[in-house]
Amino acid sequence: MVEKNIELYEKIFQKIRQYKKIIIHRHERPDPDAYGSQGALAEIIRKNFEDKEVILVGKKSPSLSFLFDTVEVDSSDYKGALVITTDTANFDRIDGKLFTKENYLIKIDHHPPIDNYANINLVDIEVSSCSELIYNFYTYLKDKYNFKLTDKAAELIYVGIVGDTGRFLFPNTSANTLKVAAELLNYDFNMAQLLNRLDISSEKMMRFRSFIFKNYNVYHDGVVYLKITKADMEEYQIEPGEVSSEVNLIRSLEGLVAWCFAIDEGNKIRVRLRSKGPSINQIAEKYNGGGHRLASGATVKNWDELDDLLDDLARVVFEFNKNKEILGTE
Ligand SMILES: [Mn+2]
Repeated sequence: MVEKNIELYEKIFQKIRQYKKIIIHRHERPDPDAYGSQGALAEIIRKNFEDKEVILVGKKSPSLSFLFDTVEVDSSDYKGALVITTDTANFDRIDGKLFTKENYLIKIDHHPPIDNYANINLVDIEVSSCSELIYNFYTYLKDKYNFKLTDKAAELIYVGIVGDTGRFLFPNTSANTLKVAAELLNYDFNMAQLLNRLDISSEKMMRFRSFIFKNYNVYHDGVVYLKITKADMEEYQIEPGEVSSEVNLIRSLEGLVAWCFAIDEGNKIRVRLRSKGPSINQIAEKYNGGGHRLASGATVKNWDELDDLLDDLARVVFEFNKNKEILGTE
């Protein structure tokens, strides 16, 4: 039994029990954890309550829509519905905001809680992924209410965990993460096939990877950045969202501590920040963003402001490297 979050688990259970119609949202430009947490929660509700209408909404991602389909809704569908968001830290990032203040809103997430926009905010930043949190919630429901998990739910939770941990590579992988993953493998889904499927890249993306390797810049010891202009994306026929998903491609570079991809979206430049040690979410917050300690997103107005952000990043990395020498780690 997971002791944490118990009161919130119970409150959320009661709300789900109370409503006949439940609409589940995820964040824009969904990643495997957005899909996984949203879909698994729906599976759990459908399996364990007989008469609920559970609706999944959100724009389809070409690479992930093989997992399940969402449906088109309009504002009338929200009448009397309970609305749940998964994996979505701030209100603006919710994909499809057709609900109103009349709707009771529940947020289930694992990002640092800057924007607690819901009536119930279940936010746990110690889990690897929102999908892991959904599993923890499920274990509470299993122990108290004898809930069951479907094979599909297990597969979706596994997808989310694999996505957010970079296949158990990133330091957000905890003992609980591995325990959950081990328990999930007792269910009937084809893990090898699933991982292969997630690993498939289009040929244009393969070509674009050569652009990334050729064009990243070393800004300062341990800090690397890549600028991607609209012309670059046109040349390779790819979308900003696809560029973002490649940000971990250079993480194995020797000496790298923190890095970012700066993607020109026309009216703004979206910055994907990553770190292997020092916290970078405060920098992201300074530049209109936020996120996790080691994985954040920001927005800058122009390339000059990107230089300011890189200066801040370089300072944080410099301090980190200095302290590491003092501590004698590594
Ligand atoms: Mn996530």
